[in-house]
Order: sequence, then C-alpha cells, then structure tokens
Amino acid sequence: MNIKRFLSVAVLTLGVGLHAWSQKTAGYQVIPMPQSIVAQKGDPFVLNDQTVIVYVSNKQATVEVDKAMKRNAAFVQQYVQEELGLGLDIQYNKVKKLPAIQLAINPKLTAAEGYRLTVDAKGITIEGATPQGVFYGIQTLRKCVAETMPAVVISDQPRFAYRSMMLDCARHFFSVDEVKAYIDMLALHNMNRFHWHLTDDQGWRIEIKRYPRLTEFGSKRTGTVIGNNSDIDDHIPYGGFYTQEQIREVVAYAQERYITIIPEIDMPGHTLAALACYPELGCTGGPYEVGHRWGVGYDVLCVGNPKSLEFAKNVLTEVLDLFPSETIHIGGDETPTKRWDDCPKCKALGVKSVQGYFTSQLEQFLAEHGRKALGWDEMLERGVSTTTAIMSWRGTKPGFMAAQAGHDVVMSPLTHCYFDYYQTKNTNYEPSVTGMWPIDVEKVYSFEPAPDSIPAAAREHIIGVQGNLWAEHVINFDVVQYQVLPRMSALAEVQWSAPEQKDFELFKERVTRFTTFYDRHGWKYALHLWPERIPQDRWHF
Ligand code: TNX
Repeated sequence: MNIKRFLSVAVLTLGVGLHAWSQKTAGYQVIPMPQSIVAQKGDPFVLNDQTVIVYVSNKQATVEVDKAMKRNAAFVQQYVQEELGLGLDIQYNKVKKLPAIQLAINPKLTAAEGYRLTVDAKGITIEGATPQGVFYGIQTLRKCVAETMPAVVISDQPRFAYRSMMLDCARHFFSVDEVKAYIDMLALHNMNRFHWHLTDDQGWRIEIKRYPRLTEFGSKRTGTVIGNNSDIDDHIPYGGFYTQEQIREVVAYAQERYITIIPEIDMPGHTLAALACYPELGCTGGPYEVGHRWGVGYDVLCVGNPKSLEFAKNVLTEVLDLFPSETIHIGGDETPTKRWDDCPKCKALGVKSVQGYFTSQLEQFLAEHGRKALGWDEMLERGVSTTTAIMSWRGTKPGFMAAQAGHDVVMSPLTHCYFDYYQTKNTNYEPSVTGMWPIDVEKVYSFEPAPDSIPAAAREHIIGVQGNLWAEHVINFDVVQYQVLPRMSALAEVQWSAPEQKDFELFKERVTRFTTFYDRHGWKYALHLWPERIPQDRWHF
C-alpha cells in the first residue's frame, strides 16, 4: 500500500486524525518515513507497566551481538520511560506469555540496516539482520510509541548507506556534551555517520601528543572578527579543544548509537592554526597567527618541505589510533596555490600539481594502514585516485563527475545541504545570516542526490548524503539546534526514504507532529514552517 492510501486508511479505521496526534494512540507517522507501513486487522497492543522488554539473539550470535542487543534493550527502556513515563523490565531470551516488546536478530532479513516492526495484540516485535537494523526499528518505535499501538507491519531499510551530518567545531567550539547531543539528534534521524570538522584556520581542536603546541596555542585565537568579515575585531580570546581521552569517549558514545565518526583534518589549506604553532611548515616561514577572520587564506602547508608531510602523517597516525573509521577525511578544499607558486621548495618538487602530490602521499599512507581517504571535491581538479571518496559541496556536478570517474561520492551541495545558510528571506530575526541564498526546509526536502538522469553505473557510486553545519556564525549550541532543526528532519528523508514516497505536504504534517518530540527534549528549532508560532517582538529562541 502506498503511503497516501495508508494515511487515509489510518485516518478512517484507526481514528487517528493527523492533527490530533496524541501519545494515546500510535499513528506511525515517523521521520524518516519508512518504506512500507501496512495496517493489520486485529486488536491493538496495549502498552502498560506490565509490558517487558525481551531481547533474543539467534544461536549463532556472538558475544558482541548479544552485548549490542542488550544495549538496544536498554535504549527501548530509556525511550519508553522518556515518552510514556513507564519503567519497563528487561529480560534475556525468555519470551513467556507476558505482553512484550521483543527485539530479535533475524538472519532472513537481508538488508544490514533494515528492520521489521510488527505490532499485534500480544506485543511488539522488532527484528533485524543486525543489531544496527534493530536499532533503527527502535528509533521508529520511539517516535510513535503510545499506550495503544494499532496492529501494523512496518518493513523498512535505508535508501543510502552513508547518512551523515557535519559539525564544524573549529570556527566555534562545542563541548563534549554538546557534541553528544548532536550525535543524539543524528541517531534519532537514523543517520550513521558524524563528520567531525576538527581543524581549521581559526582553531585546532584535537589533542595531538606529538605536537603539543597545536592545542596549547593553536586552539586559541586572541579575537574574532565581528559579523561577516567587518573591519572590527572583538578582541575576546576564544578557544577550546578535545583531549584524546574525550575523543575516545565521544567515539564510543557514537558507536553505541551505530554512528561512525569521520574525523576531518583539513589539509593542506585551512591550516593557519597549525602554521601559527609550527611556522616552519609554511612556505614563507611566518609569523602566523590563528585566524580571526573567515574565508580562504593564502597560507597553507608547504608541501615542498618534507617536514610538512611528516607532520601530516604523524598527525594522522594519532587520528587513526583514536578513530576506528575506515574512512578518514583529509580536507582538500579551498587551497590557493599562490604560496606554492612562489616557493622554491614547492617548485623543486617538479610535480604538475602540488596538492595532487600531497593527496597521493596521504592516500598511500592511509592505504598502508588499511584506511581510505575522503576529501572535498576540489581534489578532483588537483589529482586524486579513485580510492578516495569525494564529498561534493560546490553543487552536485563535481559529485556526478567524480561518480562517473569511479569515485564513491557523498553529496553535500551548498544548494541544499548547507545548514549554516539562512533559512528565510526575512532575516531580521535570524541568529546567523550567512550563505549565498536561503535554504528552507522545502528546499532541503526537494533534494535528489542520485537522479535518473545520470548513468546507472555512476549512480551506484553515490553512496550517500550529508548536511553541513559550518560554524563561523554559529556562536553557541542553541544556534546549532536552530540551524539544523527541522532541516535535519527533511534531510533524513532524503537519505533514508524512497524518493517515490516523498511528498512535502505530508512531510509537513509529520514534522509538525515531530516538533512535540523536539519540545519534549528541549531542543530549539526554527519556526519558519509555522509562521503563526513565531513571536513577533523578539528572537524566537
Ligand atoms: C566553504 S565547504 C568551506 C568552509 C566554509 C563554508 C561556509 C568547504 C569545503 N569549505 O570552509 O565554512 O564554505 O559556508
């Protein structure tokens, strides 16, 4: 049954009015929209404090699978407590006659991240081929859980394998707890990658033991330009960084939520903070200062100096130790060649592309350590091998070209996926006004990352979609939430749901209901979809 028919059936037979959503009766209208929701005959399940959570794994299950399923059961317990205020018990492998929410591994379900959620009068069952699939079923349950759960079968799996959001913690710093809250939002939206932008001109945020100055000096700037590169500096010292211990903690937190962290060490451009600490790594030798202003700087790593490559590899060595991800983001964006063109050492390399040479060295280094590179799309023009995945940000065209050439591609175009960009033409009350055009929720929702118009072979290389939150003007975590919600919810459907099911009007109904969820968790969000709720006389957060 398609979604529109399901909705009318739901409204008629279950008596669930779209606007009259309550926690009493589940409507199953979650975000991202599942692939298939089929209402069943029979009585609903009544969830109450007699319900137990049971997790079972199959006989072949490993210790890790059991552990993951146990954690999944704990998530169900936490969510039911949060949403309904019920404290349910957890049992292992004992499905008695009790009413239960049962979690199970079912190898017959083939999609690694897929799940099936079945509700009948006796209980709720969530099955997946993997604990990760079960986890997404749990996320769906969490978003629709109610005292009365009408009989239903939801069969679901994601469209894209790489579902991601980026957070720029270099331009502004966000605490470990804030990063975890961001990860929570990603998990709620069935995302499985978190791109952590850790270094930039205006701050180095990751402790590297071998280069202590990076955090001692490189994590601090003595001031920040006011507004969008005005002539005025605020002269307020600003800084912050993550210790390696904190990074491990965040990696583990994300892992429990089936999110792989893709760290980004942006090189060879956007490295002013590093140059300020180690000026010998720049072509002119400095002196350099950690950036106060935004934009693209001429001072980049001096690739002709062997110490720079040594630096990059030594930094990556510690990064690999901290982040188990197979894919490591090595930046590659916005790198002017001006300094290299004037530098005897860089000229002496005798290579066609200095950046291409740098990239190939790092590709090789990562390959030797069983990892792969990911980089911004400028790499394509500067020389890069197809083992490196490309993040297409200057529109979708670079991504299509990369896919055609055989690179894996993550689509993150500034036409649809830049959540630092403003979201309304009426910018008077926006906390951050940046970007080249407004990107509203509908624009995000309309994004088609892998259209039929490109050859099928290239389409297969488009592995996913990412939303970016650059943070030049994102001064605190309230603004983070405001910039990403509800645009992240729209993006989640681009990443997960079937394109033929997408319908903005129905999405609007879903996201309207979903705001009660944001509210319950105390998340700030933008109200442009609901103009009647925007306070007239003040900032709306
Ligand atoms: C371009 S996207 C950048 C960032 C800025 C962003 C602002 C990319 C790879 N580079 O350095 O923060 O624009 O929107």
